Amino acid sequence: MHGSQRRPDRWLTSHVDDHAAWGRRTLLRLGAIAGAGLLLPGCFRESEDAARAAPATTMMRFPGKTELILLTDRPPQLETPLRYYRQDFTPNEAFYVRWHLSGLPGSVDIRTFTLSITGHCERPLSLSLEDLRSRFDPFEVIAVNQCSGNGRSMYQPRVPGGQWGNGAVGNARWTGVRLKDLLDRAGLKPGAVSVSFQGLDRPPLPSTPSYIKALSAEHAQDGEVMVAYAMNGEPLPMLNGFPLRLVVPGWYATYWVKALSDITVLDHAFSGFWMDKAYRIPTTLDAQESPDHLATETVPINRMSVRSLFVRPEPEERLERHQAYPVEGIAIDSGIGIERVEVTSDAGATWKLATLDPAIGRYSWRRWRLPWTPTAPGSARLMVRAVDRSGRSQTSAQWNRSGYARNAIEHVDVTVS
Ligand SMILES: Nc1nc2c(c(=O)[nH]1)N[C@H]1C(S)=C(S)[C@@H](COP(=O)(O)O)O[C@H]1N2
Ligand SMILES: [Mo]
Repeated sequence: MHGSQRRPDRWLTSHVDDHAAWGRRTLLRLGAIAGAGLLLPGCFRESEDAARAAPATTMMRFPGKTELILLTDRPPQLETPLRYYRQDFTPNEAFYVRWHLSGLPGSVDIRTFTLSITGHCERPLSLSLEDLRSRFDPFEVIAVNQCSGNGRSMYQPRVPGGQWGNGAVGNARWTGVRLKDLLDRAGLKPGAVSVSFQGLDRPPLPSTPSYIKALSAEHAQDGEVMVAYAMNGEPLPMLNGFPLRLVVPGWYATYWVKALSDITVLDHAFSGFWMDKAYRIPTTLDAQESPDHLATETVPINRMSVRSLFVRPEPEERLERHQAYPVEGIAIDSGIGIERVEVTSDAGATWKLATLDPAIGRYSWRRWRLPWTPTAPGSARLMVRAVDRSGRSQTSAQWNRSGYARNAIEHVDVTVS
C-alpha cells in the first residue's frame, strides 16, 4: 500500500457485502461482481488539465464496475476513463456513476420489488419486473447518458460541484417499456400536468430533500421516454440503477432517475428542490453568463447542447513527427443530428472536416475520426467543434455558475517529438 491509496469507508464495505447477498437472493448471474471488494487504486500521470482539476487521480473498483476514476466515494461519483469511448457502446462495467444521496440501495430483491404508478390516474398500478417484461411491448433506444456537469473541471473560473473531466457520459442500448404505455395503462385523468419520478435512494438526513425529478405530462407521453430494465443487453449494474431506470433520450442524465420505484401523475406543475433549486441553467444562449453578471432568469436544464470531444489522443500524449496519428472523438447532441465535426491544429486558422462514423441512432453519439500528421516538434494543441443540423455549434468560451451544459470548443494538448 502506498501513500496515495484511498481506503473505502465503512459504508463501502457494507455496500460490498450487501451486493453479495443481493446476488444470491436474486439468482442473477453477476460475474462482474465476483471481484467486489477488490480495490485497485492507482495513479495517473498528471496532465496540466488534470492538475488543475484535481491534485491526483485515484482509481477505484466498486461492485459491478471496473476501475474508474474516483471523484467521491460516499455517495459514489466515478468517472469513465476516456479510452472506453473508442467504441460505439460504453461497457456497463465502465459506465460512469453519479448519485446525490448517500442512502443508496445496496440490494434489491426483485421478487418483492414493484414500480408504482399513482396520483392523477384512473387505475393506479403496481408492477413487478416480470409484469413489465410480459405485459408490455419491449422498446429499445440507443441513447447518450450525459451528466449536466460533464466537463465541469474545465470551467474557468472554477465552479463548485463534482470536478468531472469529460468522462461523465456514456452511450448504451436501453431496453424496457415506453413510459407512454405505462401511463396509458394507468389512464391519466384529464388535467394531468406533470409526472414525477423517484428511486429507492434516500437522503441521509430528514432535512435533505429526496431525489425527485419531473417531466411535463406531454413529454412523459412522447413515446420515447422509457423505463429501462436492460442496458447493453444486461441487467443494469446496481450503481447504474438496477433494476429500473428512466431513460429520457436527448436530455441530460439528471432526469434519468435510477432504481426507479415511484411514478406520480400530478394535476399541477411539480415543485421540489431538485427541479426548483438545483439543475437550473440561465435562459441565455448556450446557458451563458459571467461571474460579474449572473443571469437573472433560469429554467430547469433540459436538452443536451451540441458538443464534441477528443478521445484520442489523450492529454499530454507523445506523438511522432511525420507519422499519421488517428485522432478520434465523439459528438453529442439532443437528437437533431450532427451535421459535421471540424478539427484545427493551427489555432483555428483552418478547420478540417472529420469523417463521421455511420449514424446508429438519433439519440446515440456520433463517433468521428481524422488522421493527423504533425510536422513540427514541440507542443501542439488540437481543437474540435461539432455543428448540428440546426446550425448550432460549440462556442469559444462558455461559463455558468453551476458548470452545466458545457459546449465550449474542446482542446487537447500533445507533445510532438
Ligand atoms: N435515483 C437517482 N437517480 C439519479 C440520480 C440520483 O442521485 N438518484 N442522479 C442523476 C444524475 S445527476 C446523473 S448524472 C445520472 C447518472 O447516471 P449513472 O450513474 O447511471 O451514470 O443519474 C441520475 N439519476
Ligand atoms: Mo448529473
